[in-house]
Amino acid sequence: MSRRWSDFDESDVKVRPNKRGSRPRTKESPDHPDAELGRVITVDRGRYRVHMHGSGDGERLVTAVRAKALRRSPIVPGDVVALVGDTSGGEGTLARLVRIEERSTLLRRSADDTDDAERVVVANADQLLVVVAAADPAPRTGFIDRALVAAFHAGIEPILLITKTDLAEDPADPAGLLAHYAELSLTTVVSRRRVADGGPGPGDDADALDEQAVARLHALLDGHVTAMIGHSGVGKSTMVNALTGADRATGDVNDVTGRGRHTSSSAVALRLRTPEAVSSPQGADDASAEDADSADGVSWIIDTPGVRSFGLAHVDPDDVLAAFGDLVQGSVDCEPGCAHESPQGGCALDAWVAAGRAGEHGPARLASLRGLLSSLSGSAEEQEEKRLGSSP
Ligand SMILES: Nc1nc2c(ncn2[C@@H]2O[C@H](COP(=O)(O)OP(=O)(O)OP(=O)(O)O)[C@@H](O)[C@H]2O)c(=O)[nH]1
Ligand SMILES: [Mg+2]
Ligand SMILES: [Zn+2]
Repeated sequence: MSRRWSDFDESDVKVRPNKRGSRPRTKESPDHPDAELGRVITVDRGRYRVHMHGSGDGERLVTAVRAKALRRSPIVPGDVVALVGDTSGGEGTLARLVRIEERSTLLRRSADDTDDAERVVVANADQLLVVVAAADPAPRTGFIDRALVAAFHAGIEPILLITKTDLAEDPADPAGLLAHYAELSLTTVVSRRRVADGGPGPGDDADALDEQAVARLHALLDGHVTAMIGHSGVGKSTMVNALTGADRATGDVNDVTGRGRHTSSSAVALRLRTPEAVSSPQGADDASAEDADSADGVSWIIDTPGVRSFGLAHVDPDDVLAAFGDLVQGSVDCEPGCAHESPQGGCALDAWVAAGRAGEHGPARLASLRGLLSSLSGSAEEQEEKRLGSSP
C-alpha cells in the first residue's frame, strides 16, 4: 500500500545534506536582514531552544517557534538557525525561527532496515561518538558496525567509546572488542568508573569517571561538534556530565533484562568546557574555544536518547561496503554487479579474507558485512513489493 503524504510527520521528510534550496541562505538574505543566528540545543513540542551566536559565557538562550514556511522541515539539535522578533531571551518571550542555515552534515537513521521513514538525529556534527559498554549492557558489534556505516554515509568522523570497563568480567576486556576493529583506523577511548584507592567506600560519587578517559575525550572533542549515539544505559549522559559539568539525569540498568531504562528522552546539545579540575594533556586554557571550527566557535557535545535499533534503510549497499575499510579493497576483484552477499557469484571478498588481508578477525568482519547487506536488501525487496503492489 502506498503511503499518503498525510501519513508523514516532520521526521519522515527526506533531507539531503549539502543541498541548498533555490533561495539564497546566507546571513545577507534579503528576507530577514535583521535575523540573528544561533544553534538549536534542544527541541520540545514545537519549541526550539537556541543558543545565540557570540553570546559567549553570557549564554543568551532564546526560545523560538518556527515560521509557517518551515512547517515541514525537520529542525534538530545542532542546527544553526536564524531568528527574528524578540530575541532577548527574556522570560516568557518567543522569537520566530525563519531560516535553517545550510548544514555541513546530517545524521540520520531509520526506524529499522525495512522502513525507510527517516529520523533526523543531529545536524552539523563533525564527529560521532559511538558509545558501547564493556558490560551491562554487553556490547554488540552489530550496533557499532551500523553506527560506523551511518557516520561514513553522513561524512562524520567516528570515535568509539567503550564505557564501564570496571564491570567487565574478564580484566583483559575490552581487548576482544578492540581486536575486532583492529584493521580500521578507528580512534577508541576506554573509560570506567573511578574507584578510590582501597576500593569503593561510602561517600564516593557513584558517577565519578576515570579522569584520564575524560581528559582524553576532552582533547578529542575540543573544537568540534560531536554527537553521541548508543543503546540505553551505556553511560552517555554520565560521560556528558563529566565533560560539561551538566546535571543530566542518569538511570540504572534493569537487572533482569540487562537493558537501560531510556532515561534521556530528548537530544540536547551541551557546551563543552575545559574545567580546571580536569587535567587535560595540553593544560586547561581558553585557546580551544578560539580554535573551534564550529560555526559559533563553541565546542558542543550532543547527548541523545538511547536507541533500540539503528536502521540504515536510507543507505546504499555500496556505502555499507565502503564503511568496512578493511574489506572494501578486496572487492575490486569481484564480478561486476556483485552484491557481496555470498561466496557464490564471483565475490572476491572470501579470497581476500582467506588470504588474511583483513587480519585475524577478517572472517567475523565479513560475516558482519553480509548480515548487514542482507538485512538491507531484504528491505529493498519489500520496498519493491510495496511499489509494485501500489502501481495500477
Ligand atoms: N560501573 C559503571 N557504571 C557506569 C559507568 N558509566 C555509567 N555508569 C552507570 O550506568 C547507568 C546508565 O548511565 P546513563 O548515563 O544514564 O546511560 P545513558 O546511555 O545516558 O542511557 P539513556 O539515557 O537511557 O540512553 C547509570 O547507573 C550510571 O551510573 C561506568 O563507567 N562504570
Ligand atoms: Mg542518557
Ligand atoms: Zn563481492
